[in-house]
Amino acid sequence: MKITHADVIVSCPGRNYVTLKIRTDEGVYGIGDGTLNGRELAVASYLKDHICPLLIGRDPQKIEDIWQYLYKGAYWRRGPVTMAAISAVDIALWDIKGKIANLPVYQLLGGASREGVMVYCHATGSDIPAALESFEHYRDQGFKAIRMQCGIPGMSTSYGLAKGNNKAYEPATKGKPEEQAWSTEKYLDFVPKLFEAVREKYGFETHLLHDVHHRLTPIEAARLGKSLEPYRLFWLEDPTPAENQADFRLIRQHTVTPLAVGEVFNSIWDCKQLIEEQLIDYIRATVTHAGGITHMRRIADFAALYQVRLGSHGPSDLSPVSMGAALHLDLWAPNLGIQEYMGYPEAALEVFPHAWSFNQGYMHPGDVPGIGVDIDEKLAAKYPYEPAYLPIARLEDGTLWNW
Ligand code: EZ4
Ligand code: CO
Repeated sequence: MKITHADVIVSCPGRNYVTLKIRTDEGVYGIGDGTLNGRELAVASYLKDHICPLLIGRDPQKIEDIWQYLYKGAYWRRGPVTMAAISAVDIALWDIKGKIANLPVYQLLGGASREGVMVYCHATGSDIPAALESFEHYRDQGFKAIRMQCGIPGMSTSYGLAKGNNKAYEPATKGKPEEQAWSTEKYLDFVPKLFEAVREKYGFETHLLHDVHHRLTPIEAARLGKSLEPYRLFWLEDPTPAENQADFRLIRQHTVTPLAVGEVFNSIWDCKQLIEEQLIDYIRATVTHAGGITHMRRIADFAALYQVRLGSHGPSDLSPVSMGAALHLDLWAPNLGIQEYMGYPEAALEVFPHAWSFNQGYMHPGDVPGIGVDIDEKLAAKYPYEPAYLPIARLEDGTLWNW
């Protein structure tokens, strides 16, 4: 069997996605996701200009060898653009392997470890009453785990706020990045009040999560973790940037609030110290940014040695193909924690017909051979790429901060 075509499709059905379609001389094809929010065309070029020509003529069944060839063969290892491109290839090749074997990918990995994958959603409101309403909305849909984000008094916006009522949360803006002001002090004073309100009204039945989105220093994060302990969070996400992995020692020494990190990671090396020293509880790397199923499986097995569990990033800015691939991995992984599921714009669900499903707080990848997600190329062509960027944050004095 040989690869005959590898084509990149960049489309914007609600938001931008980079999709790779690999075709073979036997008619079987595979679909992969390489979306990197705000840098989509860099991945598209990496694929089109540097990877696709190298794939033609190769045996698509040699997933491991192709992975090593693209990783070691580039000489320049790691990095979000390179790894998103490798991920797209890897997911497409697992899709092909599943189709050849006539098995869903989770069966190729070793079979299901559970009935379904617990997912968490993103509840948000401009103030506490609105956030509570959003909590109820998702709880009534059956979610067992809900991430709470909320507007902060005295700040015009914060991470995780939807624009306008009932609108899905979508941070990217068309054209240039939006600038937002950030006050650590106001945030730290307010967040415990949000969780106090949720627990007081709804009790402890639903798992609660919160995303700090890299905005605190280690000592501030330690303080927040400590102040949230009475509300028993499932996790506190990205409390501080993780480039310096040793920073998490300080947070860990001060709080038993569980920590989740890694949505911007792109390889096992980004999380090695965090995992080995048991500085985190959940690793959030994804199949689309951290080298596909092949590399994520390696991360999962490594994490299991230290009782760190998977909690993959699953935002709307990764395509439904990524969600499918993640769910196969999650269903198999003995050390699954939870999977993020932010949902998708309606148009994206139409462009990517999918076998995965949601039921009462749990998801399943479906039992279609391969990954179980396709792309309707004709429909995708109706939604051309539109430049869009994530916001940036500045402190109140104008200093550029972590968004
Ligand atoms: O900001 O996916 O946990 N989810 C998040 C996301 C990220 C976006 C970046 O592209 O933090 O909302
Ligand atoms: Co996050």
